[in-house]
Amino acid sequence: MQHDLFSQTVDDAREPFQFSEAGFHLPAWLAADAPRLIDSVRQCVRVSPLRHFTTPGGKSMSVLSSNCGDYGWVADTRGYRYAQVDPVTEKPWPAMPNELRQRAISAARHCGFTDFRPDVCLINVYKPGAAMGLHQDKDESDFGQPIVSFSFGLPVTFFWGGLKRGGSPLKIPLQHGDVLVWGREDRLRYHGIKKLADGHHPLTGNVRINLTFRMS
Ligand SMILES: O=C(O)CCC(=O)C(=O)O
Ligand SMILES: [Mn+2]
Repeated sequence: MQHDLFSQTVDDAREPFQFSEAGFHLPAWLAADAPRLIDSVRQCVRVSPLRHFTTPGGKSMSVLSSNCGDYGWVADTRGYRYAQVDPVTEKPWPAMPNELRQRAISAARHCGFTDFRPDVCLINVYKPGAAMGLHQDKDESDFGQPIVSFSFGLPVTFFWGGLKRGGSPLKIPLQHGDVLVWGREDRLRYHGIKKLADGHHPLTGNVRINLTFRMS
């Protein structure tokens, strides 16, 4: 019989760090594959370019965004929603690259979420000075599905708040190749991103790339 050691990968062997009841940090989980994964994101933003979404309040978001997958998360003065067609190109979003989808599913499984079926990958690119205020991910139809978030490039601080606004959030330092997974009782936690500091990363230059996988 084949010994378990031969079917276990380095990734499987690393225990997630549990920062909350159902919130997990997988430090550097993607670091080895990062160049290939980032290349697949580059292909996507060639088809559906990065843009600053406008919030319903009329403000331009500081982060640059796009999507890949069957749906994309969009924001405009009419609100936040998922759309099958990119409003910029008026065409479907590029397909979610299989290796990205598989890595998101296996990260979720590694944290105990065995039935993650992402149909959206929101691509966020932060330049120095860009940030994301505390918010909930609540435009999805099934809060039983977790959120899986990949970080590449420049480091940043992730804010992990409560289920209601207020209080002082936990600060989680995120590095290149890190993954966060949260769901269940933590699915609607407020979270956000501190303003990105200037810097240089050999794979991304002066930006941080975030991929947020969700089921719409
Ligand atoms: O950039 C991040 O790590 C978080 C992004 C986020 O929370 C979102 O797009 O909803
Ligand atoms: Mn979010």
